[in-house]
Amino acid sequence: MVSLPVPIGLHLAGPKGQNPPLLAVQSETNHVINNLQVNNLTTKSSKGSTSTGANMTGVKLRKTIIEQSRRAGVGHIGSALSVADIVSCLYGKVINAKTPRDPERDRFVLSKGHAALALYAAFAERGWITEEQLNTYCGDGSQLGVHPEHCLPGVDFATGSLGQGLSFGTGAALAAKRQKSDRRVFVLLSDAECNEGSVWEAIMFAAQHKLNNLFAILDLNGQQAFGYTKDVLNLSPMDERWKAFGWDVHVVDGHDEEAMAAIIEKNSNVGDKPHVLIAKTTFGKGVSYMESQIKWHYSPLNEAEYELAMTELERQS
Ligand SMILES: Cc1ncc(C[n+]2csc(CCOP(=O)(O)OP(=O)(O)O)c2C)c(N)n1
Ligand SMILES: [Mg+2]
Repeated sequence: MVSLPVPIGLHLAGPKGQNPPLLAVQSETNHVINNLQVNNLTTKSSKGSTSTGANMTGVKLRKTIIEQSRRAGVGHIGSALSVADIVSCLYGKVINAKTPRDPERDRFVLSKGHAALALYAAFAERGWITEEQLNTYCGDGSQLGVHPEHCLPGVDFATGSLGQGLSFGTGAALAAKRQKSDRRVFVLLSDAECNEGSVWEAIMFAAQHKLNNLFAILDLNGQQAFGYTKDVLNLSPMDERWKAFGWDVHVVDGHDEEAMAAIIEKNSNVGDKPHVLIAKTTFGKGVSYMESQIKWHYSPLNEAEYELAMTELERQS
């Protein structure tokens, strides 16, 4: 099953006259109230325990991405490999969350929802989903779709229609402020999403509200489905653009987990601006024949490609 491209510009519209970040505030507030009324879900990993994720690595996530995309016969592999170190950094080192339904946990929005496998791989490492659940990926009735859906505990917002995640995250960050909570909100978005005006609306809204509990992490891999961003819509210099819109900007190697974690810890709830990590990444990172190759946006793996990818990743373990 391969997801078909949705035409650029297709957005889920909120009720007329309502602003997406404010809709997210409303949803987050209800979410917290609802979750205060139910018992926290305790999930068990295949090893029978939950985990802090301290042993998580990008390479471990990459192996799961390759295994599951081969098993399910789906694409978006290069996109997930691109963000494996970012997701591993967040779920292994940064995100405070006792359980996936802990109402006070830090929030994470995978705005580039087509990289869902990286998220599911991290959930599996944390013990938030079992090996058995992981093996339902893209199957009928599974909670693990090709894009994340909020039926899965730990996922607050369904994503995949690009350009919306920063609005969701901005609303969630404003909700945390209004509730006098120190919880933080992380939004992982792609460079192609920055082609969309809705992203820049959320950028302005977050700066206006001085949301210093909000971190955008921008996966600057220079690719977008069938093209390179410099040819489709060149947004360079990206850091200067975010700065001009009032954000605290950090340019970082998106494969250096320690560096990213250090920036986040130092800047959480600090200053009077939202923060962005412009994370320079390589599309398809870790599998030599996929790196920076357009083909690996949509293409699934054949058996020989799968074997070669796993051999390379074993060597990096
Ligand atoms: C609103 C919207 N338009 C189009 C698509 C189809 N689509 C899926 S991924 C993608 C672009 C991928 O580039 P990028 O977002 O930079 O992610 P990367 O491939 O680098 O991970 C597009 C256009 C979509 N999911 N949502
Ligand atoms: Mg990209």
